[in-house]
Amino acid sequence: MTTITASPASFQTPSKIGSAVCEGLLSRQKTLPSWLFYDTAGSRLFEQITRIPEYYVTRTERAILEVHAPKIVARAAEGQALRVIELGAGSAEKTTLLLGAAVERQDTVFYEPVDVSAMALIEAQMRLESQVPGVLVCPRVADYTKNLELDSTLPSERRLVLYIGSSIGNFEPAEANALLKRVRAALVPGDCLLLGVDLVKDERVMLSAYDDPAGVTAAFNRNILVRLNRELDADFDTRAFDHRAVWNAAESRMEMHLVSLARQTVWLPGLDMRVNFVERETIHTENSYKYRPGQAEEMLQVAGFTTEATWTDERGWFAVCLARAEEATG
Ligand code: AVI
Repeated sequence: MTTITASPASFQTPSKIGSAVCEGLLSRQKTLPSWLFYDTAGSRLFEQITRIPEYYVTRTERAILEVHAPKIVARAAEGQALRVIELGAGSAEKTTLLLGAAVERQDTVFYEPVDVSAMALIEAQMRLESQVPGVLVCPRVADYTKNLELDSTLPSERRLVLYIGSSIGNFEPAEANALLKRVRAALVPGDCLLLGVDLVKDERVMLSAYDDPAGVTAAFNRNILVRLNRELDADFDTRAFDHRAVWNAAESRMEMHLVSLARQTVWLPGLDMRVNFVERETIHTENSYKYRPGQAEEMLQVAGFTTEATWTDERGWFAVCLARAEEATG
C-alpha cells in the first residue's frame, strides 16, 4: 500500500499562484517564478528535456553517479546504516544508482523522497520498490523550501540528504545559501548532504542546452502561459511569445525569457488585472546559475558543512559534492 505523508502547509494554492503572478507581472522587468513550470504537463516536458541530446545536465550527473555511487555511499555511511532523503525527488531516476549501492551494504534502506507532486512520488515509489529490492520508500508531499522537518533517526543511523540535479542553481545566491543553512539545521553533526551543481562551460554548450533545436525547452517555457490561462482564466496567446535563452556572464547564469512578439494586452480575470506588453518586452521566467570550480564547496562551508569529496566528469562540466554536517559552533 502506498502511504504518502503530506505536510500541513498548503502549497501552490490559487492564492499563492495569484499573488506570485500579480507581483511578477507588475514589476518593471516582468517575471514569473520558475516553480510555476511544474504542473503535470510541465513536469512531463522537463522529463523530456532530461533526455534531449543537448541537455547535458542530467546525463553528465548520471555518468558521475554511475562511476562513484558505491564510494559516495560508503563515505557517507562511515560504517553505519544510511537513511536516504531526497529533496525535490521528482521521478528519482538517478537515485536508483545510489540506492542500489546502499542496499549492497545494508539489507534495508529507508528512502524518503520529498516533493510537491504526489503523483511523481507514487510513480517513484512503485518503480523503486520493484527495481531495487531492499529499499523502503516513505514519500513525503511537502515544499522543502518551506518545511524541512526530517524524521528522527536511530542512534546507529546516518542521514544522507540528496539535493542533486542542479536544482540549487534555480535559486538566487542568497536563497541558495539560506536553503543550505536550513538543510544543515535539520541535520545532526555527521549526517551528509550530496549536492549536484552545474559548472560554467562553453557558452555555446549552455545555450543549446536551454534552447534545443527540437523546441522542447521552448514548449516547457511557454507552458507557464498555458498554466495561467487554465488556472487564472488568462488569455495569453502562446504563439505571440517566443522562447529566448541567454547566458548572463556577469551573473554566471542561464536565463530563460518569453519575448512578446507584438504590442499586446493580456487579461487575467482571475486577478482582475490587465497587463500591457510592448513589442520585444520579455517575461523573465528562470535563472539557472552555473558555478566555478570550488564555489559550491565555499557555499557549503558557509552553511556549516565540510566538503569531504567532489567528483566531476572528465570535461569538468558538472560536480557532485559530498559534504558532512559540522559540529555547530558558537
Ligand atoms: C530543474 N532545473 C535544474 C533545470 C535547469 O537546468 O535549471 C530546469 C530547466 N530549465 C530549462 N531546462 C531545464
